[in-house]
Amino acid sequence: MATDYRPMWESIGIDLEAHDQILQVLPPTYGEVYLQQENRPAGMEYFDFVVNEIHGLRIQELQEHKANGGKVIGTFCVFVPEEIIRAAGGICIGLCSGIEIGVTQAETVLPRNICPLIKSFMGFKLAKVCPYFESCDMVVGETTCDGKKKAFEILNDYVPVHVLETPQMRREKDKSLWKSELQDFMARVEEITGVKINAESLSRSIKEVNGKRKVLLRLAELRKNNPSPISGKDCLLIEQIAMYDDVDRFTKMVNQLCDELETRVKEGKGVQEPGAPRIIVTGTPMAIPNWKMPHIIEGSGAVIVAEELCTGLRYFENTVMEDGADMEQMVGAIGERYLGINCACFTPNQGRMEKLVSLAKEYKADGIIHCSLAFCDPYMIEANRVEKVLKEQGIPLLKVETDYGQEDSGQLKTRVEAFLEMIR
Ligand code: BJ8
Repeated sequence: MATDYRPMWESIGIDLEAHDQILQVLPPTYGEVYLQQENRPAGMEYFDFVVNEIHGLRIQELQEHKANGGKVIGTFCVFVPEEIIRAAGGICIGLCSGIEIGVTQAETVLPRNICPLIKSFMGFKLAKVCPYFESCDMVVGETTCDGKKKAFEILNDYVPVHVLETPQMRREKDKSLWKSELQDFMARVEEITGVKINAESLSRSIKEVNGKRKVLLRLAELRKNNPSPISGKDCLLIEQIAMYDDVDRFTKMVNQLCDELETRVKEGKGVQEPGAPRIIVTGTPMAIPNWKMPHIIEGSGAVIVAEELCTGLRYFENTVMEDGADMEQMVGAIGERYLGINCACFTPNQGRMEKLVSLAKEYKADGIIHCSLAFCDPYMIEANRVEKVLKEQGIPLLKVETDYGQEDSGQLKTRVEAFLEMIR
């Protein structure tokens, strides 16, 4: 018999009626997008289970952690160092914001025309429908883009928010600022958790989070094979789950899946028809349950072989150097690793252009699809640079701007199909 989680949700302040509406939407959407895929690896069963229990088992684990004196810290950006949170015994949760929710409430404090990701996180909080949000003892914001920066001021009225000042350039003075921000963050995390971070706990935490990133890299490497042994939709799901699942369990389960995929590769088994166009997606993050563009792309006969996204390679392509001898060096190494993220909030952001060109070669991609969320200035403007560089390299590009609604799905499908036809 399925566990009744309603008493738990009620105890953490969830609006059960509004929450029921999400529960009605998610399973059919998941069934259509995920469970109807053919030729799925058996190892995806664990990730299906995680989604099935998305507001159940994992929330129960968080509540148990809290009951034992632990803290839960929520984040919205891959710039927030999970290593520091874990070193203080905290659990770091990437809060999702990938669905239109609580729009009416969000629009009481935000303008109508704002990035859907920002509107979504505000909506989740104001409508009290996210058990992860309601489990958080603190949320970490950042000064990456203007919309987020200003929205975190408002969010702080509802939950304690610590804002990290993230650099917009990578000069020496930006690096020093970033390092001092990390030191302040460490002090705030220690204050919230009541646990002092030391060289031993930080070193262990660096290794554990590196372990998670390395297994995601192993998965990414397997997709370089032609045919790819796994769909892009499944990989995106794994990358989304990486943000909130238990680190050790997740690492183990992805490793198991990779073992299975290695066998598939040896047998020459692919997930799509032979000759399916190989696509890289790039742009703004696709937070769970935003599977719209990958579903359209793969539903049109292509296979996505890499995500140059924060829910993708930007999250795991770099690891923290593990040779730091003391706290000072370890914080320095953490700072260094995070400054290597190619977010469009940096100016200039040449690294992202170079990365896209090299990814296209390494993953033998036939084309790149640039997906921006509506009203996201950094990515929509940077798409111009991306277009210029890819054109010079002869790499086909399709630029798409969309939101969390389904109204434009038909039109997007037509454009994607035309693009795939052109590159075939
Ligand atoms: S490191 S991409 S996760 S900031 S989509 S809210 S930029 S208006 S999410 Fe991001 Fe960190 Fe950068 Fe990655 Fe603003 Fe654009 Fe919205 Fe965005």
